[in-house]
Amino acid sequence: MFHLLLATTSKLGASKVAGADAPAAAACAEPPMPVVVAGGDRVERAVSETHDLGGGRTVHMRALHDELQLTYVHNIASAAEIARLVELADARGGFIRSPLKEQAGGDVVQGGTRHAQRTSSSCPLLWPHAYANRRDAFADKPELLEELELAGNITERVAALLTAAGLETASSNIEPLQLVRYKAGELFGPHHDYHATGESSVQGEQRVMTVLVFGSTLAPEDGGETDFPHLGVSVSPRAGDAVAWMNVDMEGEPEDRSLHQGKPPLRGEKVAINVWVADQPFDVGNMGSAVRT
Ligand SMILES: O=C(O)CCC(=O)C(=O)O
Repeated sequence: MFHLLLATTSKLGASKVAGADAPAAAACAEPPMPVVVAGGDRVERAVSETHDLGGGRTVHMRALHDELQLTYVHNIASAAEIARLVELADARGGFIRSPLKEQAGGDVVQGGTRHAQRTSSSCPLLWPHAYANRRDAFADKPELLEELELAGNITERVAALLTAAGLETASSNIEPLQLVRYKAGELFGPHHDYHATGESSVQGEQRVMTVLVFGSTLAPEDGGETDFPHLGVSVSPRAGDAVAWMNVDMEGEPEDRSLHQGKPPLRGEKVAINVWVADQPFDVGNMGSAVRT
């Protein structure tokens, strides 16, 4: 059943500032406009929503495009926590060649196969939802516990933000986070995140929303943009910020216009975390595997 968005009155990124009960958030200085290109030109978009997530974290959002509820999210994470996750993933040899799933009308590419469509590396992070009652499994593995804690913090924060923005969801709807790393020249060509076939979802869920959290900052001349070809919008990564969008339409059907791509960084490296949000909570008790592609 589709729980996200349809039951809500507030759109992600719609013009509103968290109410008078959140004066600290409202008073907080607005962060600078990120680099967003629309229709070939650099554009400015006003802050449309501000949320105080507690713990001193204020998150500003800018609606970038009406379609897909495409929204820029400031300050959802810190560069340091993502850099630490990369270190931990590297230390356990967690990065693999980024896998691909079946795309609508496209090729079926087996996980791990080298393919020009996706040349980056990925590491699925430990899934806080699956280990909620099993932390003791890592009692003698402090690095895994730390990974779990960092991944859990980001997962909970994204869920809190989406809830504050009026979406009906919870952290149990969020898949294991997927860390992605692009070296110079590596890319992820145009693709959709929704499940085009039932086979690519683990319990019949649909991946209704993506929140892509950037772990690197790249200047426009350094490439690495997240690009939406149908909308003519591209966003340069800024560490700690995110871009969020819907992968389905208001009926919950796959939305072709959510096509997007990770363009290659021309210099240096780009790191990001995929936070994929499903239309239903995951029932981990009944799940063999939840490694996502
Ligand atoms: O890196 C990007 O900008 C896009 C990443 C992406 O679309 C994905 O990993 O599914």
